[in-house]
Amino acid sequence: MPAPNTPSKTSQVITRELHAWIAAERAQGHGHDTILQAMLYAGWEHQVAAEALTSTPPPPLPVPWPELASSHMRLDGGDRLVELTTVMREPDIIVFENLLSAGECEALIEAARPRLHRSLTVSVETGGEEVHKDRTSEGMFFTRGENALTQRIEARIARLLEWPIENGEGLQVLRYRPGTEYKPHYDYFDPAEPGTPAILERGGQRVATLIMYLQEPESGGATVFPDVRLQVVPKRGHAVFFNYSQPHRCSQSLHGGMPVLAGEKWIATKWLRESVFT
Ligand code: PD2
Ligand code: ZN
Repeated sequence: MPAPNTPSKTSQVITRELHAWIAAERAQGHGHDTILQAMLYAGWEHQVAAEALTSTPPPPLPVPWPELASSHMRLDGGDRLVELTTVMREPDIIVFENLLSAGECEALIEAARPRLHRSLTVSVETGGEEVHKDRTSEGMFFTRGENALTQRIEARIARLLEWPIENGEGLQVLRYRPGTEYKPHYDYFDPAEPGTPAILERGGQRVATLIMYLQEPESGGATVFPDVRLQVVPKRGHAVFFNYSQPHRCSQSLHGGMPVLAGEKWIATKWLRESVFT
Protein backbone atom coordinates (compact mmCIF):
# COMPACT_ATOMS: atom_id res chain seq x y z
CA MET A 1 0.00 0.00 0.00
CA PRO A 2 1.42 3.50 -0.73
CA ALA A 3 2.16 5.75 2.24
CA PRO A 4 -0.85 7.96 3.15
CA ASN A 5 -1.35 11.44 1.70
CA THR A 6 1.19 13.23 -0.44
CA PRO A 7 2.47 15.78 2.02
CA SER A 8 3.06 19.40 1.07
CA LYS A 9 6.63 20.64 1.21
CA THR A 10 5.87 23.18 3.96
CA SER A 11 3.99 21.16 6.59
CA GLN A 12 4.63 17.53 7.20
CA VAL A 13 2.66 16.41 10.22
CA ILE A 14 2.92 12.94 11.75
CA THR A 15 -0.72 11.92 11.96
CA ARG A 16 -2.48 8.98 13.58
CA GLU A 17 -3.16 7.77 10.06
CA LEU A 18 0.57 7.67 9.37
CA HIS A 19 1.26 5.77 12.63
CA ALA A 20 -1.48 3.27 11.69
CA TRP A 21 0.00 2.82 8.22
CA ILE A 22 3.50 2.17 9.66
CA ALA A 23 2.04 -0.34 12.15
CA ALA A 24 0.19 -2.13 9.32
CA GLU A 25 3.34 -2.28 7.17
CA ARG A 26 5.30 -3.77 10.08
CA ALA A 27 2.52 -6.32 10.67
CA GLN A 28 3.01 -7.44 7.07
CA GLY A 29 6.66 -8.12 7.83
CA HIS A 30 8.19 -5.05 6.19
CA GLY A 31 11.38 -3.86 7.86
CA HIS A 32 12.51 -0.39 8.89
CA ASP A 33 14.41 0.38 5.67
CA THR A 34 11.62 -0.79 3.35
CA ILE A 35 9.04 1.34 5.14
CA LEU A 36 11.36 4.34 5.17
CA GLN A 37 11.99 4.03 1.43
CA ALA A 38 8.23 3.85 0.74
CA MET A 39 7.71 7.04 2.73
CA LEU A 40 10.54 8.87 0.99
CA TYR A 41 9.10 7.77 -2.36
CA ALA A 42 5.70 9.16 -1.32
CA GLY A 43 7.31 12.56 -0.64
CA TRP A 44 7.97 12.54 3.11
CA GLU A 45 11.10 14.36 4.26
CA HIS A 46 13.74 12.02 5.63
CA GLN A 47 13.75 13.55 9.10
CA VAL A 48 9.95 13.42 9.44
CA ALA A 49 9.79 9.86 8.10
CA ALA A 50 12.49 8.70 10.53
CA GLU A 51 10.71 10.40 13.45
CA ALA A 52 7.39 8.83 12.41
CA LEU A 53 9.05 5.40 12.40
CA THR A 54 10.61 5.78 15.85
CA SER A 55 7.46 7.28 17.39
CA THR A 56 5.20 4.44 16.17
CA PRO A 57 5.07 1.87 18.99
CA PRO A 58 5.53 -1.78 17.99
CA PRO A 59 2.68 -4.22 18.79
CA PRO A 60 2.51 -5.36 22.43
CA LEU A 61 4.23 -8.60 23.47
CA PRO A 62 3.03 -10.95 26.24
CA VAL A 63 4.74 -10.00 29.51
CA PRO A 64 5.18 -11.57 32.95
CA TRP A 65 2.60 -10.40 35.48
CA PRO A 66 1.64 -12.49 38.51
CA GLU A 67 -1.94 -13.47 39.24
CA LEU A 68 -2.96 -11.04 41.98
CA ALA A 69 -6.71 -11.60 42.12
CA SER A 70 -6.92 -14.15 44.93
CA SER A 71 -4.19 -12.98 47.31
CA HIS A 72 -3.18 -9.37 47.12
CA MET A 73 -0.75 -9.39 50.01
CA ARG A 74 1.31 -12.53 49.40
CA LEU A 75 2.47 -14.58 46.48
CA ASP A 76 3.69 -18.15 46.50
CA GLY A 77 7.30 -18.40 45.41
CA GLY A 78 7.29 -22.18 45.91
CA ASP A 79 9.80 -22.36 48.77
CA ARG A 80 8.91 -18.93 50.21
CA LEU A 81 5.88 -16.67 50.63
CA VAL A 82 6.69 -13.24 49.26
CA GLU A 83 4.86 -10.09 50.33
CA LEU A 84 3.77 -7.26 48.08
CA THR A 85 3.95 -3.69 49.32
CA THR A 86 3.22 -1.63 46.19
CA VAL A 87 1.40 -2.46 42.96
CA MET A 88 1.07 0.00 40.08
CA ARG A 89 -0.59 -0.58 36.69
CA GLU A 90 0.37 1.07 33.40
CA PRO A 91 3.25 1.15 33.88
CA ASP A 92 3.22 -2.20 35.70
CA ILE A 93 5.45 -2.04 38.77
CA ILE A 94 5.46 -4.23 41.91
CA VAL A 95 7.58 -3.85 45.03
CA PHE A 96 8.18 -7.18 46.79
CA GLU A 97 9.24 -7.61 50.40
CA ASN A 98 11.40 -10.52 51.56
CA LEU A 99 11.86 -12.09 48.17
CA LEU A 100 15.32 -13.13 49.36
CA SER A 101 16.46 -14.03 52.87
CA ALA A 102 19.36 -12.12 54.46
CA GLY A 103 21.47 -15.29 54.13
CA GLU A 104 20.74 -15.54 50.40
CA CYS A 105 21.69 -11.87 49.93
CA GLU A 106 24.99 -12.42 51.79
CA ALA A 107 25.75 -15.61 49.85
CA LEU A 108 25.13 -13.92 46.49
CA ILE A 109 27.39 -11.00 47.45
CA GLU A 110 30.21 -13.29 48.58
CA ALA A 111 29.98 -15.46 45.46
CA ALA A 112 29.97 -12.37 43.22
CA ARG A 113 32.63 -10.27 45.01
CA PRO A 114 35.77 -11.92 43.54
CA ARG A 115 34.30 -11.77 40.02
CA LEU A 116 33.36 -8.06 39.90
CA HIS A 117 34.45 -5.91 36.95
CA ARG A 118 33.51 -2.40 35.81
CA SER A 119 29.96 -2.87 34.49
CA LEU A 120 29.41 -3.14 30.77
CA THR A 121 26.31 -2.30 28.77
CA VAL A 122 25.18 -4.01 25.59
CA SER A 123 26.33 -1.89 22.62
CA VAL A 124 23.34 -0.95 20.50
CA GLU A 125 25.64 -0.45 17.53
CA THR A 126 27.34 -3.82 17.46
CA GLY A 127 25.40 -6.03 19.87
CA GLY A 128 28.67 -6.54 21.83
CA GLU A 129 29.46 -5.20 25.32
CA GLU A 130 31.19 -1.93 26.23
CA VAL A 131 32.07 0.30 29.20
CA HIS A 132 29.57 3.19 29.38
CA LYS A 133 29.84 6.46 31.34
CA ASP A 134 26.18 6.24 32.45
CA ARG A 135 26.84 3.07 34.36
CA THR A 136 29.59 3.44 36.94
CA SER A 137 28.89 0.35 39.07
CA GLU A 138 30.92 -2.88 39.07
CA GLY A 139 29.24 -6.14 38.18
CA MET A 140 29.32 -9.76 37.12
CA PHE A 141 26.96 -12.33 35.58
CA PHE A 142 26.16 -15.79 36.86
CA THR A 143 25.18 -18.14 34.10
CA ARG A 144 21.61 -19.43 34.45
CA GLY A 145 21.50 -22.33 36.90
CA GLU A 146 25.18 -21.87 37.76
CA ASN A 147 24.93 -23.16 41.33
CA ALA A 148 22.37 -24.42 43.86
CA LEU A 149 21.72 -20.91 45.20
CA THR A 150 21.06 -19.28 41.82
CA GLN A 151 18.93 -22.28 40.79
CA ARG A 152 16.77 -21.89 43.88
CA ILE A 153 16.33 -18.14 43.36
CA GLU A 154 15.60 -18.57 39.65
CA ALA A 155 12.94 -21.19 40.39
CA ARG A 156 11.34 -18.85 42.96
CA ILE A 157 11.27 -15.95 40.48
CA ALA A 158 9.80 -18.15 37.72
CA ARG A 159 7.02 -19.31 40.04
CA LEU A 160 6.33 -15.85 41.42
CA LEU A 161 6.17 -14.11 38.06
CA GLU A 162 4.68 -17.08 36.17
CA TRP A 163 7.36 -16.87 33.49
CA PRO A 164 9.46 -19.83 32.28
CA ILE A 165 12.85 -20.20 33.96
CA GLU A 166 14.39 -20.75 30.48
CA ASN A 167 13.32 -17.26 29.39
CA GLY A 168 15.53 -15.65 32.04
CA GLU A 169 19.03 -14.30 31.57
CA GLY A 170 21.56 -15.31 34.21
CA LEU A 171 21.50 -13.21 37.38
CA GLN A 172 23.62 -10.09 37.25
CA VAL A 173 25.10 -8.75 40.51
CA LEU A 174 26.11 -5.08 40.77
CA ARG A 175 27.98 -3.16 43.44
CA TYR A 176 27.61 0.62 43.65
CA ARG A 177 30.15 2.51 45.75
CA PRO A 178 29.59 6.14 46.87
CA GLY A 179 29.28 8.42 43.83
CA THR A 180 28.32 5.62 41.43
CA GLU A 181 24.97 5.40 39.70
CA TYR A 182 23.05 4.02 36.75
CA LYS A 183 21.54 6.91 34.78
CA PRO A 184 17.92 6.55 33.56
CA HIS A 185 17.59 4.13 30.64
CA TYR A 186 15.32 1.47 29.18
CA ASP A 187 16.22 -2.20 29.60
CA TYR A 188 14.67 -3.31 26.27
CA PHE A 189 16.75 -3.28 23.12
CA ASP A 190 15.90 -0.39 20.82
CA PRO A 191 14.47 -1.86 17.58
CA ALA A 192 15.92 1.07 15.59
CA GLU A 193 19.53 0.30 16.60
CA PRO A 194 21.69 -1.70 14.21
CA GLY A 195 22.97 -4.16 16.85
CA THR A 196 19.47 -5.16 18.02
CA PRO A 197 18.72 -8.02 15.58
CA ALA A 198 21.88 -9.87 16.73
CA ILE A 199 20.93 -9.43 20.40
CA LEU A 200 17.37 -10.66 19.77
CA GLU A 201 18.65 -13.97 18.37
CA ARG A 202 19.29 -15.07 21.97
CA GLY A 203 15.71 -15.15 23.28
CA GLY A 204 13.95 -12.18 21.72
CA GLN A 205 13.22 -8.92 23.49
CA ARG A 206 13.58 -8.25 27.17
CA VAL A 207 10.02 -7.90 28.49
CA ALA A 208 10.55 -7.43 32.23
CA THR A 209 13.15 -6.62 34.91
CA LEU A 210 13.43 -7.70 38.54
CA ILE A 211 15.92 -5.74 40.65
CA MET A 212 16.65 -7.45 43.99
CA TYR A 213 18.36 -5.45 46.72
CA LEU A 214 21.14 -7.47 48.36
CA GLN A 215 22.53 -4.69 50.53
CA GLU A 216 21.13 -1.23 51.16
CA PRO A 217 23.48 1.76 51.17
CA GLU A 218 23.56 4.12 54.13
CA SER A 219 22.21 6.88 51.91
CA GLY A 220 21.12 7.40 48.28
CA GLY A 221 20.80 4.69 45.63
CA ALA A 222 17.00 4.65 45.14
CA THR A 223 15.67 3.10 41.94
CA VAL A 224 13.71 5.83 40.15
CA PHE A 225 10.96 5.76 37.51
CA PRO A 226 10.99 9.35 36.19
CA ASP A 227 7.86 8.99 34.00
CA VAL A 228 5.71 8.27 37.05
CA ARG A 229 7.89 10.08 39.61
CA LEU A 230 8.33 6.95 41.72
CA GLN A 231 11.36 6.16 43.88
CA VAL A 232 11.92 2.72 45.38
CA VAL A 233 14.23 2.80 48.38
CA PRO A 234 16.61 -0.19 48.51
CA LYS A 235 16.05 -2.59 51.41
CA ARG A 236 17.91 -5.87 51.81
CA GLY A 237 15.83 -8.79 50.48
CA HIS A 238 13.22 -6.55 48.82
CA ALA A 239 12.84 -6.22 45.06
CA VAL A 240 11.21 -4.06 42.41
CA PHE A 241 9.67 -5.67 39.34
CA PHE A 242 8.42 -3.96 36.18
CA ASN A 243 7.41 -5.10 32.70
CA TYR A 244 7.33 -3.45 29.29
CA SER A 245 5.20 -5.00 26.57
CA GLN A 246 6.50 -2.60 23.92
CA PRO A 247 10.17 -1.81 23.36
CA HIS A 248 9.25 1.85 23.17
CA ARG A 249 9.16 4.90 25.42
CA CYS A 250 5.36 4.57 25.57
CA SER A 251 6.04 1.69 28.01
CA GLN A 252 6.97 4.34 30.62
CA SER A 253 9.64 1.94 31.82
CA LEU A 254 12.40 4.54 31.99
CA HIS A 255 14.28 3.86 35.24
CA GLY A 256 17.62 4.58 36.86
CA GLY A 257 19.72 4.00 39.96
CA MET A 258 20.38 7.28 41.79
CA PRO A 259 23.89 7.99 43.01
CA VAL A 260 24.88 6.20 46.19
CA LEU A 261 25.85 8.86 48.75
CA ALA A 262 27.26 6.71 51.55
CA GLY A 263 27.89 2.98 52.05
CA GLU A 264 27.58 0.33 49.34
CA LYS A 265 24.49 -0.74 47.42
CA TRP A 266 24.43 -4.29 46.03
CA ILE A 267 21.71 -5.59 43.73
CA ALA A 268 20.97 -8.69 41.67
CA THR A 269 19.06 -8.09 38.43
CA LYS A 270 17.04 -10.67 36.53
CA TRP A 271 16.01 -9.78 32.99
CA LEU A 272 13.23 -11.80 31.42
CA ARG A 273 13.03 -12.43 27.67
CA GLU A 274 10.16 -13.16 25.31
CA SER A 275 11.41 -16.69 24.64
CA VAL A 276 14.16 -19.13 25.64
CA PHE A 277 17.42 -17.29 26.40
CA THR A 278 20.42 -19.19 25.07
O1 PD2 B 1 20.41 -0.33 40.75
C1 PD2 B 1 19.37 0.12 40.28
O2 PD2 B 1 18.56 0.69 41.00
C2 PD2 B 1 19.12 -0.05 38.84
C3 PD2 B 1 18.56 0.99 38.15
C4 PD2 B 1 18.34 0.84 36.81
C5 PD2 B 1 19.43 -1.21 38.17
C6 PD2 B 1 19.13 -1.31 36.82
N1 PD2 B 1 18.58 -0.30 36.15
C7 PD2 B 1 19.37 -2.54 36.03
O3 PD2 B 1 20.03 -3.45 36.57
O4 PD2 B 1 18.89 -2.61 34.88
ZN1 ZN C 1 17.89 -1.00 34.12
